[in-house]
Amino acid sequence: MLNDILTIKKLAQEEIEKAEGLKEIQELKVKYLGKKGILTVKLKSLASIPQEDRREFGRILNETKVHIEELARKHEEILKALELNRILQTQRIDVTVPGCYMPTGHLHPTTQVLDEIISIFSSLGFSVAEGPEIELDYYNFEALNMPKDHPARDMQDTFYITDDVVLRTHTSPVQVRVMEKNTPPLRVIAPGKVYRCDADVTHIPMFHQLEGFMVDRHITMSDLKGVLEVFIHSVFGPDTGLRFRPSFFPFTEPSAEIDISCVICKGSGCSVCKNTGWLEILGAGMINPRVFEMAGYNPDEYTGFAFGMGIERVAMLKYGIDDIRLFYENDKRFLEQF
Ligand code: 2U9
Repeated sequence: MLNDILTIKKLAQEEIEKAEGLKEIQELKVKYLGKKGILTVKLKSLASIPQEDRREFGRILNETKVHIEELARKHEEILKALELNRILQTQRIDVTVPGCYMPTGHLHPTTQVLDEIISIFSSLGFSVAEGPEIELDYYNFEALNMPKDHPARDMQDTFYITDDVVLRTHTSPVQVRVMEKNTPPLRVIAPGKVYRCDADVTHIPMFHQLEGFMVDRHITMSDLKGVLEVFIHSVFGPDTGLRFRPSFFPFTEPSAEIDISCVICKGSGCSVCKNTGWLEILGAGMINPRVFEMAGYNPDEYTGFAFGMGIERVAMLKYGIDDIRLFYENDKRFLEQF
C-alpha cells in the first residue's frame, strides 16, 4: 500500500510539473483527485485493509491528497502568469499610437446657408411655415395675382402635373395658405424646394427658396428696408452696401430688386459683378392689395412687405461659387470645402 501511494505521488508530481496548459492541469486534477480519481479510489479501498493499518494509511493518503492539490494549484498559478505574460507580449496596446481618423459628414452647403438665414429671421421674430411642393394652380398663381393668361404660367417655366396642379414655382403659396388660416399681425418665412423648367450655370430645375412676409397695420417700405439690411449685414458682413432698384412682380406693388456691393471687389468693379460693383441677391416689395383681397384681408386696413431669395444664389455669392450645378453633383471635393 505505501509503495502504491508513493508511486502515485511521484507520478502525479511529474505529470503536474510537465503540464503545459490549464486544461491539462484540470484533467490531472480529475485523474488523481476527482470522484473516480486514483487517490479517491485508494481512500475508498481503506475499508478493506486491516483495522490497525487503516488509520496510518488514511493519514498518509490525506497528506498525499493535500500535497497533490497544492502542487496543482501552484502549477496552475504559474501557467496563468505565463499566459498573462504571453497576452501582454502579443496583444500589447500602444496608447501613444495616433487614433484612426473617422471621416464624418456635414450638412450640405445649401442646408448650412438655409439654416443660417432661418436663424437670422427667427431672431427678428419671424416664424417658419411649410407647405406642399405639389401645389394647386390657385395657390401658386391665381391667389398671387397671376391669372390664367399670365406669362409666368408659361409651360417653359412651370412643371404642370395637370391643368390645375403644378410643382410650385416659388414658396409664395405657403404664405397664401398662412393668410387664409390666420389674421394679422403676421411675420412668417417660408423656406423650401421650388421647381422651374430651366437649366444652365445659374439655373437648375429644383432649387431652394426662402420667402418672407410681414403683415400688419402701418407696415411700410422702411420696415422692409430695415429687415433686409439686418439680414444682409448678418450674412455678408456689416460693411456690405445695399441698393433697391425698381422692378415688377405681380404679387408686390411697388416692387424692387435688391443688390449688394460685390463680395469680390467690394464695389470697385470686377468680372464677377460685370464691372457694375453690384450683385443682385433678392426681390421684394409691398404686398399687392389684390393679393390681400383674394386672401380676404381688407387692403385699406392692412399693409405688408414680402421678399424672396434663392438659397443657392445666396450661397454662391457668399462663397464665390460660379456654377449652381456644383451643388447637386455630389462631388465630395466640392462639398468638403464647406
Ligand atoms: C405673398 C405675397 C407676396 C414674395 C416675393 C420676390 C419678391 C422675388 C424671387 C427671388 C429670386 C424668386 O428665387 S427667385 O427667383 N422672388 O423676387 N418674392 S416678393 O412675395 C410674396 C409672397 C407671398 C402672399
